[in-house]
Amino acid sequence: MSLTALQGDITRLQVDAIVNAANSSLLGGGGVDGAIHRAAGPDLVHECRLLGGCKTGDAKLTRGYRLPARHIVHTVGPVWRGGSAGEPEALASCYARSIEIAAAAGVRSIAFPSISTGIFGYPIEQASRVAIASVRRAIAQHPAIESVVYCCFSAADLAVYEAALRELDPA
Ligand code: AR6
Repeated sequence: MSLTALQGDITRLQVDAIVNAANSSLLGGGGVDGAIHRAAGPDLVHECRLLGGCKTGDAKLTRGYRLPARHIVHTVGPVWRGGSAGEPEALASCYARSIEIAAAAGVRSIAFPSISTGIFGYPIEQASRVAIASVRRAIAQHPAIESVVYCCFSAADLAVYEAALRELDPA
């Protein structure tokens, strides 16, 4: 199993599934959500309308439409409220549920954005640690997932993830 970080635009990645940092309506928004909807095309929102929204910490699957990725896992991260309102547990649940749903769809390679660390305000150092710990736990339960990539939008975000990977996943 490989667990790596790279800098890039998640909509361009050739993986089986990409994860979207959505909101509970699943009907699109700004940030990576807006980029994914633009790149996937208008059929995506039509499928999303049928899903009935998504709770914080949960995830739902759609097709990838015009993306190179065959599937999109839409998950809803927590809004940062200082860290003692269940944010770490909700964020961990986003990663775990996304892996679970992807594995059930036969996904072997998956890319995550840095969920909640943009508009939702989660401090990235803390979020990266939750992201790595939760994915490690989840893939132990789903060995068919061969590759997990953290797709960071900026060089600064990539540096944070690389440091956290060195610390938490030295293998
Ligand atoms: N590829 C990879 N990462 C990206 C891209 C991209 N194309 N674009 C942005 N990012 P955010 P959130 C990074 O704000 O904090 C939306 O309106 C970005 O730099 O997209 O979970 C939703 O509808 C940051 O590191 O998501 C929700 O309402 C990371 O993606 C709300 O924002 C996440 O930032 C969700 O907020």
